[in-house]
Amino acid sequence: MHAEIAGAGFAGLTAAIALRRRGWTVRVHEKDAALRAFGAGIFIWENGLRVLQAIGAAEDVVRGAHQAPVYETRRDGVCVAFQRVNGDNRYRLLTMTRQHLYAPILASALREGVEIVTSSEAVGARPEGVLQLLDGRSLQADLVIAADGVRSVVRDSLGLFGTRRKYQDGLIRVLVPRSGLVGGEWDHVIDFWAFTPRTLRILYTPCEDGMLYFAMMAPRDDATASALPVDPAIWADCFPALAPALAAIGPGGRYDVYETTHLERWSVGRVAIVGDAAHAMPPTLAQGAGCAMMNALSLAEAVSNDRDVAASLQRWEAQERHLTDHTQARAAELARTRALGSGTQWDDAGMRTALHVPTATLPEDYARLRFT
Ligand code: FAD
Ligand code: 3HM
Repeated sequence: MHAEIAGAGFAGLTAAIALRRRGWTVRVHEKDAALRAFGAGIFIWENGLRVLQAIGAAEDVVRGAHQAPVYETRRDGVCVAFQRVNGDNRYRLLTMTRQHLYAPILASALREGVEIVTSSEAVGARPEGVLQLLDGRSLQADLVIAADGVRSVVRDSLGLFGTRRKYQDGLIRVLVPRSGLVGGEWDHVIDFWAFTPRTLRILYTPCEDGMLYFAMMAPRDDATASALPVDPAIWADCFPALAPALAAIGPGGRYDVYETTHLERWSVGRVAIVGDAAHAMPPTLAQGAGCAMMNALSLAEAVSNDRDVAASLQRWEAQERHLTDHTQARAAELARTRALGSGTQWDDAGMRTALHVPTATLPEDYARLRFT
């Protein structure tokens, strides 16, 4: 059995590794010339770690990633939530640069013999199992996977537009050196919110190797705070404690508005849509990549247990979709209401995904993963 995959992001590579491990030949097409991750930092909860363990990438991800002892929320300088994570707590949460997550997944894909073609842009697919490339070629496969991200052209070529929603806020994401913010509270994840004199937020996140990830939220209609390059003065005014790191932000970064993609169905014939192409969500629960990787792994498992690819894709969706729909809806609700700014406690509705044991992961394998 052979699969052609569009997109070498977290979803595409996870599916590729899982298929190879189940005996498939796999070719991944990445439109960019280089294989790397964009978007500064990332949070990986336990569900994501379980998937990483199942694709042979967890140990390298855990090594060096930051394990914050506490996730706190401060609103206009006042602590409104203080939640323990990691250690003996039931919530395990690793924070890291995106490259730190991507490199071990890529290394595992190459070890497993996944063929990855860079500068290879997909433009469409056909339900009978054809991936069409910009260079004019049509590649036949038993399974085609559209893992080409939120603006998926492969999905759109199949007429699966679904609904897309944008929200009132967006984020500038940057990596900055620690700038003296080290030890004690500075090892926590700190969600700084300001509602006066204007609504701004910095999700302060330690990563590996002395780097910080700042997710800097500004409303779309705040023209100066959402503009690049970042004006440190605007942000230091609201968050004076972060002034040294804000001053170190360079000219890079980008501003992305929160958005949701919701499809009526995740497959047509032999073509599956997975990851942000199928179910992009606001980052408020930090589960977009978690869901992308869970669904990519369960997709590989589903098609490997049944030679009727189209039928197995429908069963895959029926089995997995409710959790993703729930996560998306909860993430959207948090984005719409800005409830995180009130220090919303993690409850079972919000954390259901983090505590979920994904399909095709083995608790006994995960139990072997060492965090120290
Ligand atoms: P992508 O990562 O977008 O990968 C798609 C790949 O396909 C890319 O390599 C792209 O170059 C390639 N491609 C695109 N078009 C084509 C084409 N036509 N042909 C071939 N290749 C193509 N998730 C978390 O789990 N934790 C977090 O902390 C978190 N924080 C986030 C913060 C923000 C601000 C945002 C916006 C998202 C966040 N997410 C987070 C979500 C996460 O980034 C995404 O869910 C995840 O990257 C989706 O992976 P993917 O592989 O589906 O798509
Ligand atoms: C990791 C993460 N978590 C939450 C948000 C958010 O609420 O905007 C952004 C993030 O990068």
